Amino acid sequence: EILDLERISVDALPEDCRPGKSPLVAVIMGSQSDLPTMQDAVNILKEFGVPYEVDIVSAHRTPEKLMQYSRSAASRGIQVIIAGAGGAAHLPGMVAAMTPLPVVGVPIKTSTLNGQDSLLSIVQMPRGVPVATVAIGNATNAGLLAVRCLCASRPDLRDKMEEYQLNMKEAVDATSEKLLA
Ligand code: RP5
Repeated sequence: EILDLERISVDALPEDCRPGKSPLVAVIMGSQSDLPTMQDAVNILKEFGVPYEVDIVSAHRTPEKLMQYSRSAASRGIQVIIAGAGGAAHLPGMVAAMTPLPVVGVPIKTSTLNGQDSLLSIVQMPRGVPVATVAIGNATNAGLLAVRCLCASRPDLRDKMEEYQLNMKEAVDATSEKLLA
């Protein structure tokens, strides 16, 4: 059976992942099976109040959609693209080849090779076509990196990022204090 991912993609997503209004960040992934990992990026964007859209775009199963999506993203107002894929993870690199926008790649952990296949597929880009690759499965950092890209022109987000960092520090301090008590 041939999967019609273009048709099912948006309907298949949880309600809070449906495309929003005037999204600034696109979170895309090769398969719906990547969503549990990519949800962490969505959660960060929600936390920072950054409008986002989520979609399934597969380099191999929906190549025409990949081309159309990548080529139109900048003109639709998207500023950063987060792309997650597993195995022969060609999505982030192919997107980067067809957009001037920054692309953050998330290597999805696989059952056969623990995501090392995804990592190497995404990180080893040729000179001239960058993908900012995060650690295997670390979609949280992809979300944070996207917010940091936006920080360059958004002082409000920069303030929130500093608050986020301070909160992390305080959480670590509190844990140390408990250990030492
Ligand atoms: C990749 O193949 C996807 O990004 C996913 O990580 C992997 C497996 O996809 P499914 O077979 O679960 O749809 O394209």
